Amino acid sequence: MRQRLPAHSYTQGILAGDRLVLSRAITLVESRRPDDQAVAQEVLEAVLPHTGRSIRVGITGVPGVGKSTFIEGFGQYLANLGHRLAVLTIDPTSQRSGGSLLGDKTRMETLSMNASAYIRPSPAGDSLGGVAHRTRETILLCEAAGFTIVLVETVGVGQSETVVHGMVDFFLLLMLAGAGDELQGMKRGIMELADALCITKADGDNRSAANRAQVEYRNALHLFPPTGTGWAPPVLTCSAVNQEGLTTIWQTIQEHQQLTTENGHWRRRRQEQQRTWFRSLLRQRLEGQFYAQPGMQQQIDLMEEEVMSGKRLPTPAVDTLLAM
Ligand SMILES: Nc1nc2c(ncn2[C@@H]2O[C@H](COP(=O)(O)OP(=O)(O)OP(=O)(O)O)[C@@H](O)[C@H]2O)c(=O)[nH]1
Ligand SMILES: [Mg+2]
Repeated sequence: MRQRLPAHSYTQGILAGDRLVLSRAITLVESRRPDDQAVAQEVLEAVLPHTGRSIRVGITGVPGVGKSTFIEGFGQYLANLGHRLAVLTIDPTSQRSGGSLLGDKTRMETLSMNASAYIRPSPAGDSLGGVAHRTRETILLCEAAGFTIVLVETVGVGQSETVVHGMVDFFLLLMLAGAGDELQGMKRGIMELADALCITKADGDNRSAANRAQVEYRNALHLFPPTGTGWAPPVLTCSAVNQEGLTTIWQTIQEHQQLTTENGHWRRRRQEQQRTWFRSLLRQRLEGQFYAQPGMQQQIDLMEEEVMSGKRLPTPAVDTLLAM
């Protein structure tokens, strides 16, 4: 996998829809080596005119809610409709094991064999909330390779929902029936980000519980402030195992896209996302440069000691460091 191609080979391969080249390009983009990054940027710039035309859907929910099973079912549903879709899963376990390329792929066996689907598990790495640090770029590469729907799966822990919300057009929150106190605390914040809620596993004995949860969440959403986009997030139910509710979810996503395209919010959301991406990169770079200055760490340690012992106030200590 260490073997690298010249930039134009990646570009041509991606634009021709070559999955092997796409995979290698994603690996390149994820690499932290400066020489890889230089080639990666060249490739990204070259494919940029061919990006942006997919529907980007984020899928989140607590561990075990059924994200992978849902994507397996929903992905096949979309493929059967004739769509080409890319699935980007962020594998939090690889944070510990240091990068597994199997990850969730093992749990999407049928979909991974579908010629219309491309599945890419990425290691969560050390970035905020465990979102792969190059997911945005990976979306662009998949779009350039001709995928018209991009599904991004993220585990509903920490900050990852917010980060993924910042890179998709539609944010789907999967929820379990009977997890009563989920309306409290942090979950409420995530619910406010969602463009739709879907109660999973609405089958067998769990069906009536799912219907009750649907009513409860509907009532709860009514108390939320309006989204300001003209869109009222619906609460749906589905069973990935029985392939039920998938049509409604796809219709919902399309209605949302139509409405927000017409009223301008779709474009505005993407523009805001571009700006957020730009600003966070700028901040990261500045921070990186600052800490990388020779002798900086010793100076910081010194200032910290002086601040802790009360010899110096934090403000002049910071001023001193910034003047270095
Ligand atoms: N009855 C039923 N079980 C389901 C359904 N979807 C998922 N499950 C089960 O729920 C469990 C968790 O499903 P996953 O798809 O692995 O859940 P996940 O959200 O991807 O989990 P993490 O990747 O660990 O965050 C598995 O045992 C599935 O078989 C469904 O529609 N109906
Ligand atoms: Mg999963």
